[in-house]
Amino acid sequence: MSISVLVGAQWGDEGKGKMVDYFAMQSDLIVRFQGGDNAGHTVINDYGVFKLHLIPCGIFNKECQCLIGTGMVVNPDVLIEEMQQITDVGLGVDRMKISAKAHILMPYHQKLDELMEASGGIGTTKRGIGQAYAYKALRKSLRFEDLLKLENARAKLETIVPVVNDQMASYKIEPYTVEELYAKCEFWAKTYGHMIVDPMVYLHDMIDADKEILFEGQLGAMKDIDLGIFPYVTSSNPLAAYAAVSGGFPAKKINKVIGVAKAFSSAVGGGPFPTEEVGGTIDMLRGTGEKPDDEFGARTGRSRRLGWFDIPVVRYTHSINGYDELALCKIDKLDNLPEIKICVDYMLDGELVKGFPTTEDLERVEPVYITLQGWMSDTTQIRRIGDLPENAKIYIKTIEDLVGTTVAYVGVGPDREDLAIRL
Ligand code: 2SA
Ligand code: GDP
Ligand code: MG
Repeated sequence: MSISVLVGAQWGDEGKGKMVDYFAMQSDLIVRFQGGDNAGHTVINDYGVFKLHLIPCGIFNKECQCLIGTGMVVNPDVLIEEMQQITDVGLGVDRMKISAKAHILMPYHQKLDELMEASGGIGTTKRGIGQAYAYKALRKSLRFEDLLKLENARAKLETIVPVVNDQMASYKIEPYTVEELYAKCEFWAKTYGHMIVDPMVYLHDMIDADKEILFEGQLGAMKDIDLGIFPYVTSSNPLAAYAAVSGGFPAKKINKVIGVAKAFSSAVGGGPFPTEEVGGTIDMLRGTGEKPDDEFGARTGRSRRLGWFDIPVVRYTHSINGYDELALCKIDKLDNLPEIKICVDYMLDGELVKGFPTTEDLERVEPVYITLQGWMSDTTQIRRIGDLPENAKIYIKTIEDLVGTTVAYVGVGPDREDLAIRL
């Protein structure tokens, strides 16, 4: 039996979807354990190109079970659309279950996120994520278990809707009625009733049966609500340790933590991003948005901010997550660069920064770069790390040495099989 957790090692969009799709081939169960449909996890395999928001990326392995886990906030209407995409390619979704303790992201959460962003936000995806977690923290939220006892759903709505409408009034928005929201619950109960499971029984049965379980993180540690660049963060914990909280099992049972990093840096939304370059060489990596691996948001379509690989960031997130191994995606995107920069440290007010800076200081740091020679050759057909060009190996070794962990997988293209492995 093994429990692995795969998490983003930077700012999100590192290539987690592709890696989970790959690891699903050796897994019995994939669990999404936080976040909601702010996620855009791109998977490209024989079934096509998918940008999954809620469904775990293990869904493409017919032998693999999938769980929408407890720590998530789930918009049931979005999930219906996504299940349709999967059934459209001839795959069943009967292998997918939903934790009874997962929270339901309601229409008013999304509306409030949109309204708050419109009056000066932090660049959220406007999917209602922060609001859904805020109402969860306020203990004014519905969980999937409430769809199994609709009288509970109605009773909760009766206490929640007045609170929501107070907020709506300040934006001069029409009030919601309990009836319209209850009608939605009735519909969702019919759609999802048979998929809702007690997560403790479901997961502990899997653990006791020695199954291979992979927890699929969403976003990256720099956007963690506690340890990320607060307040420019998401509202959940995209950290390895949170898999145990969400999964309801002892943290010491986690056998392996896989960090996914991009061979350069990208971020969406506001906040500090020390290695960002605007209009320089690195801007060429963005593409036009026509190719599925171009640097545009997989949820919102917005253009991603780009920068060089940032060692202090990945070293910091390694200190939080403890990567047993790293998957370094998108190295192929660097194939045509004659020189590649890596940020190895930060300077602040003329001094080398020790530890990881506060959000405010991160806005002011000056990155210290080293410049490595590029490899100027095509890596896309390479399947072993040992066969990569010498300069690519030096680039990877530099990252390994400075972060302090092993790169076990290198992404050389967007498809499932575009992976060089350390043998
Ligand atoms: P939210 O919507 O409340 O979670 O936004 C809060 C911050 O978290 C960032 N965020 C993301 N960053 C990277 N990728 C995300 N998913 C999409 C993708 C993004 C997209 O895969 O490309 O399509 O734009 C994601 N989701 C949230 C967000 O930018 C805020 O900084
Ligand atoms: P996630 O949120 O971490 O799953 O990442 P996204 O799907 O939002 O963004 C990663 C992008 O990089 C997607 O367009 C992937 O198809 C693409 N991708 C992942 N790994 C590789 C790789 O090794 N090479 C290339 N060229 N593209 C990759
Ligand atoms: Mg993404």
